[in-house]
Amino acid sequence: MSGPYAAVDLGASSGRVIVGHLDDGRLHTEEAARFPNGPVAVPAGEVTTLHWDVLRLLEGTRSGLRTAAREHGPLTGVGLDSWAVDYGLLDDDGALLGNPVHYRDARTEGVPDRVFAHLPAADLYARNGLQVQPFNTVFQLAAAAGTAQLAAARRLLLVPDLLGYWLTGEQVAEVTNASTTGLLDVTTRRWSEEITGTLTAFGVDAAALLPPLVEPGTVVGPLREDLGGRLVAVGTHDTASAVAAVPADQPSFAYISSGTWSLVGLELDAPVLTEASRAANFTNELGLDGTVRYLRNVMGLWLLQECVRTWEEDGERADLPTLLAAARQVPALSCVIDTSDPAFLPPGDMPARIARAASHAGQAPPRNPAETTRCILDSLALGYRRAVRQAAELADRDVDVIHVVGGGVRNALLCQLTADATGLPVVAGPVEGAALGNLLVQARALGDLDGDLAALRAVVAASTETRRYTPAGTTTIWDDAERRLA
Ligand code: ADP
Ligand code: LRH
Repeated sequence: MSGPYAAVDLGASSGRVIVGHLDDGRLHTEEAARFPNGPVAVPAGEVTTLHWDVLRLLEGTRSGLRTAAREHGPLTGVGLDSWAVDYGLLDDDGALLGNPVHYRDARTEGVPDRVFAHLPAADLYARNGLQVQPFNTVFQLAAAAGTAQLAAARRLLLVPDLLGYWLTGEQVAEVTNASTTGLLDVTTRRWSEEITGTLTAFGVDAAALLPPLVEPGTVVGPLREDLGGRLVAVGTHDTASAVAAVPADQPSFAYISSGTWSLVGLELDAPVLTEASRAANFTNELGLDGTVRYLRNVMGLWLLQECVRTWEEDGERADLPTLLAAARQVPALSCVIDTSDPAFLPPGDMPARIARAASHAGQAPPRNPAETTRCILDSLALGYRRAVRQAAELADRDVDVIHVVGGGVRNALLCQLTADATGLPVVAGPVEGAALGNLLVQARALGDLDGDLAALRAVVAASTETRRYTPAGTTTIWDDAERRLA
């Protein structure tokens, strides 16, 4: 038996520390800690900015690692992964300059077009292969141009790398997460001088801020605190770790990493950088072992999380099992919305925004939480169907099964609707996909596991229960619903 390894997986809705041991080709896991996460709105002068409470996340991480070491003995390895794009800035002394800004903050509104005035969107895509999301780090840096904080900054560390720096003293940029910044050349897997050069037009010297890149599987160094292990740069982008843990046994699979976001796409050997791919806003993020994660961001269970938050604030009962049971009773596809509408991105009154979008699309808006929940799930399934079909077409690949990993695995209704909408079987599990990918990459980096991605996936398959959903009925009603949004 080898381990214990500890995976710290920071999601937009919660952080967790999961401990794993490898035994005879199986990974045994146990949750050591879980702590909440979410945006914090902070006023400064006239402007209110959404931040992450990164010090609280550091404390949750450290105390979770201590619990792990206390309960399982000295740690063999530690790996950190989190959501993408966001960063902390350090000053000359290595001190943090303010709390990282949350990617849902409004500061990047209209900024992509300002960057495209210096480097046209097509040229940017040819280099970084990234979908345009206003929150890509390249746009965040352009938005931060001229601030006192950026002027004082000497180093930029993405969130997992920032926590890694606090745990070890080492400053690196792990490449899977770096690929979400928009500053990386997707073909060379190096920082792009042309893109960082573009930011100098905004007065931002990004090249000077960026740390050296490392590939996933690099041993970063021992922990400052005596907990036993060494920090391994795993796939520090949570989606990269989650995709590594998809228990597929053959290559023609699509995946949905289903949490706050739904990341829907394919694993490829090389990026797709065609004009059609750019127009469809598909992203080429980097994965484990030289792979490319060719995917689209679908708005995800954020839509439901924000509705639940609003209903609870209004004093309504809104626990998920009750809502999902009620949503099952609502007739299918009564109302659908285009989940890619950027109006859904910021926090706020989500049920009202959904009702407005339904009315704009000429449909009767949902009238209560059950109908709103059903509308969200039907609409997500429709978004998944579109993304899987387009990805397969643009990458010229066959897809015959969809794997779902992440918290959304717990949503049986959504999994069934995904099968129904796509006409493809859906295999759901594991729930803690990112943590499993994180643990297996540590084990391999530390010499306790051999093999390629297929071998890691075989360990996941041998270690977790999955549930298979078979498509029911025809996809005709979904074709009709799609036309309603066209
Ligand atoms: P993240 O990593 O982005 O924080 P997770 O992978 O933890 O997200 O998934 C969170 C989502 O999982 C929640 O938004 C919720 O919709 C879903 N979820 C969690 N528990 C349940 C449950 N018991 N039933 C249905 N869905 C659930
Ligand atoms: C999911 C995720 C996703 C990014 C988003 C910002 O947690 O990492 O892959 O696009 O957060």
